[in-house]
Amino acid sequence: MKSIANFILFILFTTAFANSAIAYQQETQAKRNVVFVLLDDLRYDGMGFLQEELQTPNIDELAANGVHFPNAVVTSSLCSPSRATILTGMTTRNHKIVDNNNSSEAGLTFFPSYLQDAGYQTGYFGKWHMGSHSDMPRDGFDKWVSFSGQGAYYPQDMIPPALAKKGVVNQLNVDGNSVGQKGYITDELTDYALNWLEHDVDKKKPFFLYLSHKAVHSDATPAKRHEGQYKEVDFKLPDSAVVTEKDAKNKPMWVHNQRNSWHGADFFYASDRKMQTYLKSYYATLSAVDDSLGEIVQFLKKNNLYENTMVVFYSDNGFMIGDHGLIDKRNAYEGSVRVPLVISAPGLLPKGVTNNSLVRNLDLAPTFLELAGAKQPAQFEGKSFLPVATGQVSESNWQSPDFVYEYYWEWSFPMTPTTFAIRQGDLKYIQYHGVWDIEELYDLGVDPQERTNLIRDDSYTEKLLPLRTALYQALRSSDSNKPSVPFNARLSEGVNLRNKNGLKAAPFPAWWLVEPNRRDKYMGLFPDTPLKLKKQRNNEMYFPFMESNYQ
Ligand SMILES: [Ca+2]
Repeated sequence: MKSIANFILFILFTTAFANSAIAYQQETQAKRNVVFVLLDDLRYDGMGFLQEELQTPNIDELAANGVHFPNAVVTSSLCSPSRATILTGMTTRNHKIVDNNNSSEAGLTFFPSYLQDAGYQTGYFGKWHMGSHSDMPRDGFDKWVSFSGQGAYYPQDMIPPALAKKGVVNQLNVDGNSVGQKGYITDELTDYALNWLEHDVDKKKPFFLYLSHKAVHSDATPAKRHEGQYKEVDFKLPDSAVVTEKDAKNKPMWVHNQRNSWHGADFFYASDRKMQTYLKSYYATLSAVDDSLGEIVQFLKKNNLYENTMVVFYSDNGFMIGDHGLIDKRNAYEGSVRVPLVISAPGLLPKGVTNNSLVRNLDLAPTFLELAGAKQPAQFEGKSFLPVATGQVSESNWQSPDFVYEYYWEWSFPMTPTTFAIRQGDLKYIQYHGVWDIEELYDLGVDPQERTNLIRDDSYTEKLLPLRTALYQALRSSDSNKPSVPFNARLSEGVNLRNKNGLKAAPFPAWWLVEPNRRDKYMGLFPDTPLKLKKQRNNEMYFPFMESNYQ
Protein backbone atom coordinates (compact mmCIF):
# COMPACT_ATOMS: atom_id res chain seq x y z
CA MET A 1 0.00 0.00 0.00
CA LYS A 2 2.77 2.30 1.01
CA SER A 3 4.55 1.88 -2.32
CA ILE A 4 1.28 2.58 -4.22
CA ALA A 5 0.77 5.74 -2.14
CA ASN A 6 4.33 6.78 -2.88
CA PHE A 7 3.79 6.05 -6.54
CA ILE A 8 0.61 8.22 -6.59
CA LEU A 9 2.46 11.00 -4.77
CA PHE A 10 5.29 10.67 -7.27
CA ILE A 11 2.85 10.93 -10.20
CA LEU A 12 1.09 13.92 -8.62
CA PHE A 13 4.40 15.63 -7.92
CA THR A 14 5.89 15.04 -11.34
CA THR A 15 2.64 16.04 -13.10
CA ALA A 16 2.45 19.21 -11.05
CA PHE A 17 6.10 19.91 -11.75
CA ALA A 18 5.65 19.23 -15.46
CA ASN A 19 2.53 21.43 -15.54
CA SER A 20 4.29 24.29 -13.83
CA ALA A 21 7.24 23.88 -16.20
CA ILE A 22 4.90 23.95 -19.19
CA ALA A 23 3.05 26.92 -17.71
CA TYR A 24 6.35 28.74 -17.18
CA GLN A 25 7.45 27.92 -20.70
CA GLN A 26 4.10 29.08 -22.14
CA GLU A 27 4.22 32.23 -20.09
CA THR A 28 7.75 33.12 -21.13
CA GLN A 29 7.08 32.28 -24.77
CA ALA A 30 3.68 33.96 -24.89
CA LYS A 31 5.05 37.26 -23.67
CA ARG A 32 6.31 38.95 -26.73
CA ASN A 33 9.25 41.34 -26.65
CA VAL A 34 8.64 44.85 -27.95
CA VAL A 35 10.97 47.25 -29.72
CA PHE A 36 9.26 50.65 -29.78
CA VAL A 37 11.02 53.05 -32.13
CA LEU A 38 9.75 56.58 -31.54
CA LEU A 39 10.74 59.37 -33.91
CA ASP A 40 10.42 63.07 -33.34
CA ASP A 41 8.40 65.03 -35.92
CA LEU A 42 8.37 62.52 -38.77
CA ARG A 43 5.63 63.20 -41.29
CA TYR A 44 3.02 60.44 -41.85
CA ASP A 45 4.16 59.77 -45.41
CA GLY A 46 7.89 60.11 -44.68
CA MET A 47 8.64 56.48 -45.56
CA GLY A 48 10.10 55.01 -48.76
CA PHE A 49 7.22 52.67 -49.50
CA LEU A 50 4.94 55.73 -49.71
CA GLN A 51 7.29 58.06 -51.64
CA GLU A 52 9.58 56.62 -54.26
CA GLU A 53 12.15 59.42 -53.86
CA LEU A 54 12.86 58.27 -50.30
CA GLN A 55 15.41 55.60 -49.46
CA THR A 56 14.30 53.77 -46.30
CA PRO A 57 14.91 50.08 -47.08
CA ASN A 58 14.58 48.90 -43.48
CA ILE A 59 11.35 50.77 -42.77
CA ASP A 60 9.98 49.41 -46.07
CA GLU A 61 11.05 45.91 -45.04
CA LEU A 62 9.23 46.36 -41.71
CA ALA A 63 6.06 47.34 -43.59
CA ALA A 64 6.45 44.37 -45.97
CA ASN A 65 6.59 42.11 -42.91
CA GLY A 66 3.89 43.84 -40.93
CA VAL A 67 0.99 46.28 -40.92
CA HIS A 68 0.91 49.92 -41.99
CA PHE A 69 -1.70 52.17 -40.34
CA PRO A 70 -2.24 55.19 -42.63
CA ASN A 71 -4.83 56.64 -40.23
CA ALA A 72 -2.61 56.83 -37.15
CA VAL A 73 -3.11 60.16 -35.37
CA VAL A 74 -2.04 61.99 -32.22
CA THR A 75 -4.49 63.63 -29.83
CA SER A 76 -2.08 66.57 -29.29
CA SER A 77 0.45 67.37 -32.00
CA LEU A 78 3.30 68.68 -29.87
CA CYS A 79 6.33 66.87 -28.42
CA SER A 80 5.77 66.94 -24.65
CA PRO A 81 1.95 66.50 -24.56
CA SER A 82 2.07 63.64 -27.08
CA ARG A 83 5.00 61.90 -25.37
CA ALA A 84 3.11 62.18 -22.07
CA THR A 85 0.03 60.62 -23.71
CA ILE A 86 2.08 57.73 -25.10
CA LEU A 87 3.73 57.13 -21.71
CA THR A 88 0.68 57.53 -19.47
CA GLY A 89 -2.20 56.37 -21.67
CA MET A 90 -3.99 59.61 -20.73
CA THR A 91 -5.17 62.65 -22.71
CA THR A 92 -3.43 65.99 -22.37
CA ARG A 93 -6.31 67.49 -20.36
CA ASN A 94 -5.83 64.73 -17.79
CA HIS A 95 -2.05 64.20 -17.64
CA LYS A 96 -1.74 68.04 -17.75
CA ILE A 97 1.59 68.21 -19.63
CA VAL A 98 -0.18 70.83 -21.72
CA ASP A 99 2.83 72.30 -23.54
CA ASN A 100 6.58 72.00 -23.98
CA ASN A 101 7.13 74.29 -20.98
CA ASN A 102 5.22 72.27 -18.40
CA SER A 103 7.63 70.75 -15.90
CA SER A 104 5.44 68.60 -13.64
CA GLU A 105 5.24 64.82 -13.92
CA ALA A 106 3.80 64.51 -10.39
CA GLY A 107 1.34 61.66 -9.93
CA LEU A 108 1.86 60.16 -13.39
CA THR A 109 2.61 56.47 -13.93
CA PHE A 110 4.41 55.50 -17.12
CA PHE A 111 3.14 52.31 -18.77
CA PRO A 112 6.51 50.48 -18.62
CA SER A 113 5.98 50.25 -14.81
CA TYR A 114 3.04 47.94 -15.48
CA LEU A 115 5.19 45.93 -17.88
CA GLN A 116 7.83 45.51 -15.16
CA ASP A 117 5.06 44.14 -12.90
CA ALA A 118 4.19 41.73 -15.71
CA GLY A 119 7.76 40.40 -15.78
CA TYR A 120 9.27 42.63 -18.49
CA GLN A 121 12.75 44.11 -18.52
CA THR A 122 12.47 47.69 -19.70
CA GLY A 123 15.06 50.02 -21.22
CA TYR A 124 14.74 53.69 -22.19
CA PHE A 125 17.14 55.13 -24.75
CA GLY A 126 16.92 58.66 -26.04
CA LYS A 127 14.86 61.79 -25.95
CA TRP A 128 12.48 62.17 -23.03
CA HIS A 129 11.49 65.84 -23.49
CA MET A 130 8.41 65.65 -21.37
CA GLY A 131 7.62 67.40 -18.16
CA SER A 132 10.61 68.03 -15.91
CA HIS A 133 13.74 69.24 -17.63
CA SER A 134 15.74 66.75 -15.56
CA ASP A 135 17.42 63.92 -17.47
CA MET A 136 17.52 61.63 -14.41
CA PRO A 137 16.15 58.05 -14.65
CA ARG A 138 12.36 57.76 -14.35
CA ASP A 139 10.26 55.07 -12.67
CA GLY A 140 9.40 52.15 -14.92
CA PHE A 141 12.79 51.63 -16.54
CA ASP A 142 15.52 49.16 -15.61
CA LYS A 143 17.99 50.87 -17.93
CA TRP A 144 18.18 54.59 -18.68
CA VAL A 145 20.07 56.58 -21.31
CA SER A 146 18.69 60.06 -21.93
CA PHE A 147 19.46 63.78 -22.08
CA SER A 148 17.71 66.96 -21.09
CA GLY A 149 15.48 68.90 -23.47
CA GLN A 150 16.12 68.56 -27.18
CA GLY A 151 19.60 67.03 -26.91
CA ALA A 152 22.04 67.50 -29.80
CA TYR A 153 22.84 65.69 -33.04
CA TYR A 154 26.61 66.01 -32.53
CA PRO A 155 28.67 66.17 -29.30
CA GLN A 156 29.59 69.83 -29.72
CA ASP A 157 26.40 71.21 -31.30
CA MET A 158 25.26 74.37 -29.49
CA ILE A 159 28.44 74.45 -27.36
CA PRO A 160 29.86 78.00 -27.51
CA PRO A 161 33.12 78.09 -29.52
CA ALA A 162 35.25 79.07 -26.50
CA LEU A 163 34.08 75.99 -24.57
CA ALA A 164 34.18 73.71 -27.62
CA LYS A 165 37.87 74.57 -27.99
CA LYS A 166 38.40 73.32 -24.44
CA GLY A 167 36.79 69.99 -25.39
CA VAL A 168 33.43 70.54 -23.67
CA VAL A 169 30.76 68.16 -25.09
CA ASN A 170 27.03 67.62 -24.60
CA GLN A 171 26.15 65.17 -21.84
CA LEU A 172 24.00 62.05 -21.73
CA ASN A 173 22.53 60.65 -18.54
CA VAL A 174 23.36 56.94 -18.28
CA ASP A 175 21.64 55.35 -15.28
CA GLY A 176 21.98 58.57 -13.27
CA ASN A 177 25.57 59.35 -14.33
CA SER A 178 26.68 62.14 -16.64
CA VAL A 179 28.55 60.69 -19.64
CA GLY A 180 29.87 62.72 -22.57
CA GLN A 181 28.22 62.27 -25.96
CA LYS A 182 30.77 60.67 -28.29
CA GLY A 183 29.20 60.55 -31.72
CA TYR A 184 26.17 61.15 -33.90
CA ILE A 185 23.15 60.81 -31.64
CA THR A 186 21.09 58.29 -33.66
CA ASP A 187 24.06 55.91 -33.91
CA GLU A 188 25.03 56.39 -30.28
CA LEU A 189 21.53 55.66 -28.95
CA THR A 190 21.38 52.57 -31.15
CA ASP A 191 24.72 51.35 -29.76
CA TYR A 192 23.51 51.84 -26.18
CA ALA A 193 20.28 49.96 -26.97
CA LEU A 194 22.04 47.05 -28.69
CA ASN A 195 24.56 46.87 -25.87
CA TRP A 196 21.70 46.57 -23.37
CA LEU A 197 20.03 43.84 -25.42
CA GLU A 198 23.28 41.95 -25.81
CA HIS A 199 24.72 42.20 -22.31
CA ASP A 200 22.05 43.13 -19.76
CA VAL A 201 18.83 41.55 -20.95
CA ASP A 202 17.99 38.09 -19.62
CA LYS A 203 16.86 36.38 -22.83
CA LYS A 204 14.55 34.04 -20.88
CA LYS A 205 12.39 37.00 -19.86
CA PRO A 206 10.51 39.39 -22.14
CA PHE A 207 11.87 42.88 -22.74
CA PHE A 208 10.48 46.26 -23.83
CA LEU A 209 12.99 48.47 -25.62
CA TYR A 210 11.88 52.14 -25.81
CA LEU A 211 14.16 53.74 -28.42
CA SER A 212 13.28 57.42 -28.60
CA HIS A 213 15.25 59.19 -31.31
CA LYS A 214 16.09 62.86 -31.47
CA ALA A 215 15.77 62.53 -35.24
CA VAL A 216 14.22 64.04 -37.27
CA HIS A 217 13.42 67.14 -35.19
CA SER A 218 14.52 70.58 -36.45
CA ASP A 219 17.16 71.53 -37.27
CA ALA A 220 17.48 68.12 -38.88
CA THR A 221 21.19 67.29 -39.22
CA PRO A 222 22.14 64.13 -41.11
CA ALA A 223 24.96 61.76 -40.19
CA LYS A 224 28.11 62.56 -42.19
CA ARG A 225 27.61 59.41 -44.29
CA HIS A 226 24.21 60.67 -45.46
CA GLU A 227 25.10 64.28 -46.25
CA GLY A 228 24.08 65.14 -49.79
CA GLN A 229 22.02 61.93 -50.13
CA TYR A 230 19.09 63.82 -51.69
CA LYS A 231 21.07 66.53 -53.49
CA GLU A 232 19.42 65.73 -56.81
CA VAL A 233 15.92 65.00 -55.53
CA ASP A 234 12.84 67.22 -55.75
CA PHE A 235 10.31 66.18 -53.15
CA LYS A 236 6.61 66.45 -53.81
CA LEU A 237 4.97 69.11 -51.67
CA PRO A 238 1.27 68.98 -50.77
CA ASP A 239 -1.14 70.71 -53.18
CA SER A 240 -2.20 73.05 -50.38
CA ALA A 241 1.37 74.41 -50.17
CA VAL A 242 0.29 76.74 -52.97
CA VAL A 243 -2.19 78.97 -51.17
CA THR A 244 -4.79 80.44 -53.45
CA GLU A 245 -6.99 83.48 -52.99
CA LYS A 246 -9.89 81.14 -52.23
CA ASP A 247 -7.92 79.28 -49.54
CA ALA A 248 -7.01 82.55 -47.87
CA LYS A 249 -10.69 83.50 -47.58
CA ASN A 250 -11.68 80.03 -46.54
CA LYS A 251 -9.27 79.61 -43.66
CA PRO A 252 -9.09 81.34 -40.28
CA MET A 253 -7.16 84.61 -40.08
CA TRP A 254 -4.55 83.07 -37.80
CA VAL A 255 -3.58 80.65 -40.61
CA HIS A 256 -3.05 83.52 -43.04
CA ASN A 257 -1.02 85.43 -40.43
CA GLN A 258 1.06 82.40 -39.44
CA ARG A 259 2.43 82.04 -42.97
CA ASN A 260 4.74 84.96 -42.25
CA SER A 261 6.00 83.64 -38.88
CA TRP A 262 8.37 81.06 -37.33
CA HIS A 263 5.88 78.32 -38.25
CA GLY A 264 4.96 79.62 -41.68
CA ALA A 265 6.31 78.55 -45.07
CA ASP A 266 7.04 82.20 -45.95
CA PHE A 267 9.35 82.83 -42.96
CA PHE A 268 10.58 79.29 -42.24
CA TYR A 269 11.94 79.26 -38.63
CA ALA A 270 12.56 83.01 -39.11
CA SER A 271 14.83 82.33 -42.09
CA ASP A 272 14.63 82.52 -45.87
CA ARG A 273 15.02 78.74 -46.28
CA LYS A 274 12.78 76.84 -48.64
CA MET A 275 11.00 73.62 -47.69
CA GLN A 276 12.55 71.85 -50.69
CA THR A 277 16.03 72.56 -49.24
CA TYR A 278 15.02 71.61 -45.71
CA LEU A 279 13.54 68.26 -46.79
CA LYS A 280 16.92 67.18 -48.18
CA SER A 281 18.38 67.40 -44.64
CA TYR A 282 15.21 66.12 -43.00
CA TYR A 283 15.06 62.91 -45.01
CA ALA A 284 18.86 62.40 -44.98
CA THR A 285 18.56 62.59 -41.16
CA LEU A 286 15.95 59.82 -41.33
CA SER A 287 18.48 57.53 -43.02
CA ALA A 288 20.48 56.93 -39.81
CA VAL A 289 17.20 55.91 -38.14
CA ASP A 290 16.60 53.50 -41.00
CA ASP A 291 20.13 52.09 -40.50
CA SER A 292 19.38 51.77 -36.78
CA LEU A 293 16.17 49.84 -37.44
CA GLY A 294 18.07 47.52 -39.78
CA GLU A 295 20.75 46.85 -37.14
CA ILE A 296 18.17 46.09 -34.48
CA VAL A 297 16.18 43.69 -36.68
CA GLN A 298 19.42 41.99 -37.68
CA PHE A 299 20.34 41.59 -34.00
CA LEU A 300 16.91 40.10 -33.24
CA LYS A 301 17.24 37.61 -36.10
CA LYS A 302 20.79 36.61 -35.17
CA ASN A 303 19.75 35.96 -31.58
CA ASN A 304 16.55 34.05 -32.40
CA LEU A 305 14.44 36.84 -30.92
CA TYR A 306 12.84 38.15 -34.12
CA GLU A 307 9.96 35.65 -34.27
CA ASN A 308 8.88 36.62 -30.76
CA THR A 309 9.34 40.40 -30.98
CA MET A 310 6.90 43.13 -32.00
CA VAL A 311 8.63 46.08 -33.67
CA VAL A 312 6.72 49.37 -33.70
CA PHE A 313 7.78 52.38 -35.80
CA TYR A 314 6.10 55.64 -34.78
CA SER A 315 6.44 59.42 -34.38
CA ASP A 316 5.35 61.69 -31.50
CA ASN A 317 3.58 64.09 -33.90
CA GLY A 318 3.30 64.91 -37.57
CA PHE A 319 5.12 67.56 -39.58
CA MET A 320 3.72 70.00 -42.09
CA ILE A 321 5.83 70.73 -45.14
CA GLY A 322 3.96 73.75 -46.38
CA ASP A 323 0.42 72.36 -45.99
CA HIS A 324 -1.88 75.44 -46.02
CA GLY A 325 1.25 77.62 -46.09
CA LEU A 326 2.35 76.29 -42.68
CA ILE A 327 5.27 74.23 -41.36
CA ASP A 328 5.97 72.13 -38.26
CA LYS A 329 2.94 70.97 -36.18
CA ARG A 330 0.52 72.02 -33.35
CA ASN A 331 -2.67 72.63 -35.34
CA ALA A 332 -5.43 70.09 -36.12
CA TYR A 333 -4.79 69.79 -39.88
CA GLU A 334 -3.98 66.36 -41.32
CA GLY A 335 -0.26 66.96 -41.91
CA SER A 336 0.10 67.89 -38.25
CA VAL A 337 -2.02 65.20 -36.57
CA ARG A 338 -1.24 62.18 -38.77
CA VAL A 339 1.86 60.14 -37.93
CA PRO A 340 3.64 57.13 -39.45
CA LEU A 341 2.79 53.79 -37.81
CA VAL A 342 4.17 50.44 -38.94
CA ILE A 343 4.08 47.32 -36.75
CA SER A 344 5.56 43.91 -37.38
CA ALA A 345 4.99 40.91 -35.13
CA PRO A 346 5.73 37.61 -36.90
CA GLY A 347 3.04 35.00 -36.36
CA LEU A 348 0.75 37.51 -34.63
CA LEU A 349 0.13 40.28 -37.18
CA PRO A 350 -0.41 39.78 -40.92
CA LYS A 351 2.36 40.67 -43.37
CA GLY A 352 2.40 43.48 -45.91
CA VAL A 353 -1.06 44.72 -44.99
CA THR A 354 -2.58 48.21 -44.85
CA ASN A 355 -5.04 48.65 -41.99
CA ASN A 356 -7.22 51.77 -42.31
CA SER A 357 -8.49 51.81 -38.72
CA LEU A 358 -8.07 55.13 -36.94
CA VAL A 359 -5.61 54.60 -34.07
CA ARG A 360 -4.45 57.26 -31.65
CA ASN A 361 -1.29 57.77 -29.55
CA LEU A 362 -3.71 57.29 -26.63
CA ASP A 363 -4.24 53.69 -27.73
CA LEU A 364 -0.59 52.60 -27.66
CA ALA A 365 -0.20 51.98 -23.91
CA PRO A 366 -3.40 49.85 -23.76
CA THR A 367 -2.14 47.89 -26.79
CA PHE A 368 1.25 47.20 -25.20
CA LEU A 369 -0.38 46.12 -21.94
CA GLU A 370 -2.78 43.80 -23.72
CA LEU A 371 0.13 42.27 -25.59
CA ALA A 372 1.88 41.70 -22.26
CA GLY A 373 -1.24 40.16 -20.74
CA ALA A 374 -1.32 42.90 -18.11
CA LYS A 375 -4.44 44.47 -16.59
CA GLN A 376 -5.44 47.92 -17.91
CA PRO A 377 -5.18 50.53 -15.14
CA ALA A 378 -8.23 52.70 -14.42
CA GLN A 379 -6.64 55.95 -15.62
CA PHE A 380 -6.04 54.68 -19.18
CA GLU A 381 -8.34 56.48 -21.63
CA GLY A 382 -7.52 54.68 -24.88
CA LYS A 383 -8.48 51.37 -26.39
CA SER A 384 -6.09 48.57 -27.35
CA PHE A 385 -6.09 48.13 -31.11
CA LEU A 386 -4.42 44.73 -30.91
CA PRO A 387 -7.66 42.90 -31.95
CA VAL A 388 -7.91 44.83 -35.22
CA ALA A 389 -4.15 44.77 -35.81
CA THR A 390 -4.05 40.98 -35.58
CA GLY A 391 -7.23 40.61 -37.65
CA GLN A 392 -9.11 38.95 -34.78
CA VAL A 393 -11.66 41.72 -35.36
CA SER A 394 -12.07 42.81 -38.97
CA GLU A 395 -11.50 46.43 -39.97
CA SER A 396 -15.18 46.81 -40.91
CA ASN A 397 -16.30 45.58 -37.49
CA TRP A 398 -13.77 47.64 -35.53
CA GLN A 399 -15.21 50.56 -33.59
CA SER A 400 -12.59 53.29 -33.45
CA PRO A 401 -13.27 55.76 -30.64
CA ASP A 402 -13.87 59.42 -31.67
CA PHE A 403 -10.69 61.27 -32.47
CA VAL A 404 -10.72 64.26 -30.10
CA TYR A 405 -7.91 66.77 -30.52
CA GLU A 406 -6.58 69.36 -28.07
CA TYR A 407 -3.72 71.84 -28.32
CA TYR A 408 -3.08 74.48 -25.68
CA TRP A 409 -1.60 77.86 -26.62
CA GLU A 410 1.97 78.35 -25.41
CA TRP A 411 3.76 81.65 -24.98
CA SER A 412 6.95 80.53 -26.74
CA PHE A 413 5.21 80.06 -30.11
CA PRO A 414 2.12 82.26 -29.78
CA MET A 415 1.02 82.11 -33.44
CA THR A 416 -1.08 78.91 -33.04
CA PRO A 417 -4.19 79.40 -30.87
CA THR A 418 -5.65 76.88 -28.43
CA THR A 419 -7.28 74.36 -30.74
CA PHE A 420 -9.97 71.78 -30.14
CA ALA A 421 -11.22 69.38 -32.80
CA ILE A 422 -13.27 66.25 -33.20
CA ARG A 423 -13.42 63.75 -36.01
CA GLN A 424 -16.42 61.49 -36.41
CA GLY A 425 -16.42 59.37 -39.56
CA ASP A 426 -15.23 61.64 -42.38
CA LEU A 427 -16.18 64.91 -40.69
CA LYS A 428 -13.63 67.01 -38.82
CA TYR A 429 -14.78 70.05 -36.85
CA ILE A 430 -12.20 72.50 -35.45
CA GLN A 431 -12.72 75.39 -33.04
CA TYR A 432 -10.29 77.88 -31.47
CA HIS A 433 -10.28 79.33 -27.99
CA GLY A 434 -9.21 82.81 -26.90
CA VAL A 435 -8.80 84.17 -30.41
CA TRP A 436 -11.22 86.16 -32.54
CA ASP A 437 -11.56 83.89 -35.54
CA ILE A 438 -13.73 81.42 -37.47
CA GLU A 439 -14.37 77.70 -36.96
CA GLU A 440 -13.70 75.00 -39.54
CA LEU A 441 -15.51 71.93 -40.83
CA TYR A 442 -14.06 69.50 -43.38
CA ASP A 443 -15.49 66.46 -45.08
CA LEU A 444 -12.32 64.38 -45.40
CA GLY A 445 -14.11 61.78 -47.51
CA VAL A 446 -14.38 64.22 -50.42
CA ASP A 447 -11.76 66.76 -49.33
CA PRO A 448 -8.79 64.91 -47.78
CA GLN A 449 -6.56 67.99 -48.16
CA GLU A 450 -8.94 70.22 -46.15
CA ARG A 451 -9.24 72.87 -48.86
CA THR A 452 -12.97 73.62 -48.46
CA ASN A 453 -14.14 74.91 -45.11
CA LEU A 454 -17.82 73.92 -44.84
CA ILE A 455 -18.54 75.90 -41.69
CA ARG A 456 -21.03 78.15 -43.57
CA ASP A 457 -22.42 75.41 -45.82
CA ASP A 458 -26.13 74.97 -44.97
CA SER A 459 -26.15 71.36 -46.10
CA TYR A 460 -23.79 70.49 -43.21
CA THR A 461 -25.54 72.44 -40.43
CA GLU A 462 -27.42 69.37 -39.14
CA LYS A 463 -24.09 67.61 -38.75
CA LEU A 464 -22.13 70.57 -37.40
CA LEU A 465 -24.29 71.26 -34.36
CA PRO A 466 -24.01 67.76 -32.80
CA LEU A 467 -20.25 67.85 -33.46
CA ARG A 468 -19.91 71.04 -31.42
CA THR A 469 -21.79 69.39 -28.56
CA ALA A 470 -19.83 66.13 -28.82
CA LEU A 471 -16.53 68.03 -28.74
CA TYR A 472 -17.52 69.98 -25.63
CA GLN A 473 -18.69 66.81 -23.88
CA ALA A 474 -15.54 64.93 -24.82
CA LEU A 475 -13.19 67.64 -23.50
CA ARG A 476 -14.30 67.27 -19.90
CA SER A 477 -11.36 66.26 -17.71
CA SER A 478 -11.60 63.33 -15.32
CA ASP A 479 -11.02 65.27 -12.09
CA SER A 480 -13.46 68.16 -12.51
CA ASN A 481 -15.84 66.84 -15.18
CA LYS A 482 -15.33 70.22 -16.89
CA PRO A 483 -13.04 71.30 -19.72
CA SER A 484 -9.48 71.78 -18.50
CA VAL A 485 -9.54 75.38 -19.76
CA PRO A 486 -12.60 76.73 -17.93
CA PHE A 487 -15.05 77.72 -20.64
CA ASN A 488 -18.66 77.10 -21.58
CA ALA A 489 -20.04 75.20 -24.54
CA ARG A 490 -19.92 77.03 -27.86
CA LEU A 491 -23.41 77.66 -29.21
CA SER A 492 -22.69 79.93 -32.17
CA GLU A 493 -19.99 81.82 -34.06
CA GLY A 494 -20.43 84.79 -31.72
CA VAL A 495 -20.79 88.51 -32.53
CA ASN A 496 -18.09 89.21 -35.10
CA LEU A 497 -19.34 92.06 -37.24
CA ARG A 498 -17.21 95.01 -38.36
CA ASN A 499 -17.93 98.11 -40.44
CA LYS A 500 -16.81 97.22 -43.98
CA ASN A 501 -15.81 100.86 -44.57
CA GLY A 502 -14.25 101.26 -41.14
CA LEU A 503 -10.86 100.68 -39.59
CA LYS A 504 -8.86 97.80 -41.13
CA ALA A 505 -7.25 95.03 -39.05
CA ALA A 506 -4.28 96.25 -37.02
CA PRO A 507 -0.75 95.66 -38.32
CA PHE A 508 1.74 93.61 -36.32
CA PRO A 509 4.01 95.59 -33.93
CA ALA A 510 6.93 97.30 -35.67
CA TRP A 511 9.56 95.48 -33.53
CA TRP A 512 8.31 92.10 -34.79
CA LEU A 513 9.10 93.08 -38.38
CA VAL A 514 12.67 91.98 -39.17
CA GLU A 515 14.87 90.56 -41.92
CA PRO A 516 15.22 86.75 -42.11
CA ASN A 517 18.20 84.76 -40.68
CA ARG A 518 18.91 86.90 -37.60
CA ARG A 519 21.41 85.34 -35.19
CA ASP A 520 19.25 86.37 -32.25
CA LYS A 521 16.11 84.66 -33.54
CA TYR A 522 15.95 82.23 -30.57
CA MET A 523 15.96 84.97 -27.93
CA GLY A 524 12.19 84.81 -27.58
CA LEU A 525 12.58 81.34 -26.01
CA PHE A 526 14.71 82.57 -23.10
CA PRO A 527 13.02 83.83 -19.91
CA ASP A 528 13.10 87.61 -19.54
CA THR A 529 15.65 89.15 -17.16
CA PRO A 530 16.61 92.84 -16.88
CA LEU A 531 19.88 92.05 -18.71
CA LYS A 532 18.13 90.15 -21.51
CA LEU A 533 15.58 92.93 -22.06
CA LYS A 534 18.31 95.56 -22.11
CA LYS A 535 20.34 93.60 -24.66
CA GLN A 536 17.29 92.81 -26.77
CA ARG A 537 16.34 96.49 -27.01
CA ASN A 538 19.90 97.33 -28.05
CA ASN A 539 19.90 94.57 -30.70
CA GLU A 540 22.65 92.67 -28.87
CA MET A 541 22.99 88.89 -28.54
CA TYR A 542 22.01 87.24 -25.28
CA PHE A 543 22.40 83.58 -24.25
CA PRO A 544 21.37 83.01 -20.63
CA PHE A 545 23.56 80.04 -19.71
CA MET A 546 26.85 81.05 -21.25
CA GLU A 547 26.58 84.79 -21.45
CA SER A 548 30.22 85.55 -20.73
CA ASN A 549 31.49 82.78 -23.03
CA TYR A 550 29.42 83.43 -26.08
CA GLN A 551 31.15 85.34 -28.84
CA1 LIG B 1 7.87 66.09 -31.71
